[in-house]
Amino acid sequence: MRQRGVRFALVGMAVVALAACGGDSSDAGEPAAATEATRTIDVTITQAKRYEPAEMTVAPGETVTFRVRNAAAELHEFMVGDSKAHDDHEKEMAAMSMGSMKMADKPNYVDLDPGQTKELTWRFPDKAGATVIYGSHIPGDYTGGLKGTITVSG
Ligand SMILES: [Cu+2]
Repeated sequence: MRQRGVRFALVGMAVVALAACGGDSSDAGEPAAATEATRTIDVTITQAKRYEPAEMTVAPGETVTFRVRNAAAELHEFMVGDSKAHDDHEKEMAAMSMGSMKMADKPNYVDLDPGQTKELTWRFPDKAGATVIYGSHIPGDYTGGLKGTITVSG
């Protein structure tokens, strides 16, 4: 099952790469295999609906595994992307009315039950100056401040 998941992830990345050729590329970077990570950053979601840390710096082209722990008592998300990806997902989640807010994990997105820890690996753009955002889009989270910024700095 794990192998199959990796294969789907690779197909997804190929689609992203093709889309990027259309000129509408994201400056946020792309998902990567966990084995490519050269650093692990621990992130905690607190009961006050904040990420700790809420700011971080990575090197251009660096591949990082985020190990995210939800220390809050409710479901929260950890999604990595540019501001447009976050705006889009915020709308998507707002449109999910009653019922479960849980979605299938994706290469750029996980959701975490209370007490749960998940990992997500991301390769940052090989360009200093980019700003990448992480956030949660359970209604009220993102607007309430459950977001953080990653600065790509050489
Ligand atoms: Cu969501």
